[in-house]
Amino acid sequence: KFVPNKNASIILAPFSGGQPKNGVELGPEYIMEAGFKQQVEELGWNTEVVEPLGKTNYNDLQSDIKDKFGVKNAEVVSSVCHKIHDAVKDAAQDGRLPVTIGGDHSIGTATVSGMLEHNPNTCVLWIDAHADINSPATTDSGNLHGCPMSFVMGIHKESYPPCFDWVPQNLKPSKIAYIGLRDVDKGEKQILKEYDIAAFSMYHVDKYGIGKVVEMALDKINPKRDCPIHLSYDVDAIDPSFVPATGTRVQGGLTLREGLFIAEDVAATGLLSSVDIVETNPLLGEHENHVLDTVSAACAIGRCALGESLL
Ligand code: 4U7
Ligand code: MN
Ligand code: MN
Ligand code: MN
Repeated sequence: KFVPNKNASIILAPFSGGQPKNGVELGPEYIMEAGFKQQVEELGWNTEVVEPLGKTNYNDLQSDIKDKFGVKNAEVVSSVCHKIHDAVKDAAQDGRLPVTIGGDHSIGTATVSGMLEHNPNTCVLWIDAHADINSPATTDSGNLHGCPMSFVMGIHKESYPPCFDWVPQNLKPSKIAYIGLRDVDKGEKQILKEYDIAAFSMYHVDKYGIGKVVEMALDKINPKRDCPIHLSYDVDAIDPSFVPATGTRVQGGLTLREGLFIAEDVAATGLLSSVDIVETNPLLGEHENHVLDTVSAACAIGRCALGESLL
């Protein structure tokens, strides 16, 4: 029942230009070094590794200066995203399940839009402490890892730098659910309300339990359980006591088990069509253990999404 065709493409996205902290571009290297490819193969998947950014370093060009649209590094984020978008779409068209390893979450612009071009029925489960739905018009930080959801929906499109014109803006609000939220900006809250987006915060996790929350989230975006699911997993959804090596830590997050359960339960639907694992920053651990914990949580998220716990 799980995935009829067990072929996966592990797409490496070593990119940090959507936010100001060095090191998140090293996420893919650490995760691969920890044996992620072999772990996935042991679950019965054929894997290929794709490096859409090649050997080019897109991470030196970073500036911390906002452009006239109020965002940083728009050109490089856009061109990196376009390459990743094409790689994700190509993998999916080829019958392979894209597993994109970041890198910062600005690449959500690429993965979501790529999967939506492949299958417009795709729904998005966004696991994160943050809603990542600022637009250039609402963002205070100007960091584009806080904006991917607005780009793929076309929210405040008149505020976008023209370099993002290639991004299809066809994700419908009824096709998005969040789990893990606990740090949402004012402007983002307005957007969530205005578009009536299913948003399950830590309050809901505590009130209903994670099992019920995943069920409620899928009932909203996939009521008949017949649409492919794109799982975009920001490791900062999990509490920093378990996942410390990430750029925007927020206390009061998911336990490691709750975090893995989400991936397991998505796997159990048999509808997973793609997954992102983003925001692992190996340079932000204060001890070696911080890095090990974070990298092994990232690997475990991927394995659970790919069926590890379905005995
Ligand atoms: B991440 C923030 F202001 N909302 O826009 C912003 F709080 O991909 C954070 O979820 C964005 O890690 C976090 O800069 C982006 C901030
Ligand atoms: Mn294209
Ligand atoms: Mn986040
Ligand atoms: Mn995020």
